[in-house]
Amino acid sequence: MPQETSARIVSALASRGYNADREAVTLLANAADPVGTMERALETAPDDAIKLSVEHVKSALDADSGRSKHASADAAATDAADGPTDPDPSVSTGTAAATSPESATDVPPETGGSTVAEPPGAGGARSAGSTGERSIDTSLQSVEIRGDMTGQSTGTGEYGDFVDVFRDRYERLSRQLRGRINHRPTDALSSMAGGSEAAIVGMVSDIRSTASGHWLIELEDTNGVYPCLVMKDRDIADLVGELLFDEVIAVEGTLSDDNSDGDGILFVDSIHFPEIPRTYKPSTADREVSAALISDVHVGSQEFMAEAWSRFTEWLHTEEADRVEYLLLAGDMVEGVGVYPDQDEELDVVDIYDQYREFSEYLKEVPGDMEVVMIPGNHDAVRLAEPQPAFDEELREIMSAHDCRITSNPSTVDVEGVSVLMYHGVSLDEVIAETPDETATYDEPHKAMYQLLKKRHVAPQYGGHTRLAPEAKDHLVIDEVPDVFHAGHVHKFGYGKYHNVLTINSGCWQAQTAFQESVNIDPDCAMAPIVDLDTLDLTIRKFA
Ligand code: D5M
Ligand code: FE
Ligand code: ZN
Repeated sequence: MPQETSARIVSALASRGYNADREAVTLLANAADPVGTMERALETAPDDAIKLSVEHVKSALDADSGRSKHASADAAATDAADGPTDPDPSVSTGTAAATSPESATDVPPETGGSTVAEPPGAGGARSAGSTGERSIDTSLQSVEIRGDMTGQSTGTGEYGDFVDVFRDRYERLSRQLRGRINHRPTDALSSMAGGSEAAIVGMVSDIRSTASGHWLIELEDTNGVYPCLVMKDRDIADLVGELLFDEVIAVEGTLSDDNSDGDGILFVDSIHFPEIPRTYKPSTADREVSAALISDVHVGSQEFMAEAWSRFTEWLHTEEADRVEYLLLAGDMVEGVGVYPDQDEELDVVDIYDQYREFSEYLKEVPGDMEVVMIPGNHDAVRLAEPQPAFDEELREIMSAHDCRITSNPSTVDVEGVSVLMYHGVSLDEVIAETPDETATYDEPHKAMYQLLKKRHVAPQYGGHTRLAPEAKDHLVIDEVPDVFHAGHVHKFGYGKYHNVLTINSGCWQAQTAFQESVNIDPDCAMAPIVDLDTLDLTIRKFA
């Protein structure tokens, strides 16, 4: 059996959330009908199995022995009734199959409402209904964009801009905390008696560990800075690992005995974040309608997965996809030029405008009756510093074939009453790098997004990896609780619910690049999370 068969089996298993013993893969590859046998082996595996063993494959082969020639007909049985079928659809063509990715087998407890639906005839990819054309009534569609900062950039890069943007951030985030905490301005604290209880709302300006391993956090408000000590043996010490510079938090505690001498310190008992209320009730659409949430298309890269993209857009044209009326694109439409060192060696299209022309061609494959919303990412031809204004006139003109809504990164998009916060996600690299693995990793990118929700800011830290442009207003504050939070950038798929907010990182359409290989980034490619806007249930469809 060609090695290719084994590779296809491994990827088909992975897309269903399974690993397999090498021996099991070899057995499957040598079977008369590898896919059919794999399907039956999966049926024999217990529900909680995450690995397909040789035993599972053997029992499927045993069962097969009486009907081996019928195996592929079985797999295609659901398709046969209504139209042409693909004899070996699930792995040979990789056409639209809704599958459970690995992370779905390990759904965090918060994920209550989301489900990963199996397609009709799971594994038999293109289903019976899909031969029909979609038909939708566009008059029912509604998209409203909030928080587009395009054209509102006030920054001049002067020092004063930084003062303004941090003042605005502090004002708006401290408002979220003030109602819950009875705080004092930092300059009023030093005159309070030692030993009294006090609270501060401030921006984290420094985090240091002391010689004895405790944490000294400096909190800054509009009046000054105050040192706060978190003892290492307290439960709250774990929260220190989650802190990023420049985020706004509140602390409550007790002032040191020598406080009134002017060099006091606050011993912290509790740490509070601006947070999403646990009782948050998301809004839903009034009719059965869905949105596909994707990002990181990277057209122009040699690794752009053109065939998978076409399978996706072909599927969108089918009757099966006729409730998918919205396509949200969270940045990195094209690969761009000069984004990373030596990137040009992996470019398929070297001119940035040509990349957008090509992207526009791919966009034309999307049904014209779908509403498309796009924000830029760090590979796109807009300024890198966040907030990123939307594509300029020249690029809009290039992409005008499909009448898209083009807005800034980040933006909030109200889709039939469901508010979707779209953010490309550059700060996620920072959250993942600077917080412990329990908080977030590349394998669970949605957890890094939870941190942004908790901090009510999409890119808290200034001066690190994420470039921020100072503006009179901090456009990166999450003022309003979104119903759905959609980001990309890390090229890893992950989802969950954080205090009822459906949080999705949408993976990418670019196969592993040489750089990613060198640093062991194993991207999640060609997956389209589909959100039912009436229920906020999620289906993940794979196109590769
Ligand atoms: O980034 C995709 C992911 O890969 C994101 O997590 C950053 C990371 N990445 C990719 N290339 C590099 C280089 N050269 N340096 C550091 N980090 C990198 P995207 O922006 O979509 O390419
Ligand atoms: Fe990307
Ligand atoms: Zn990116």
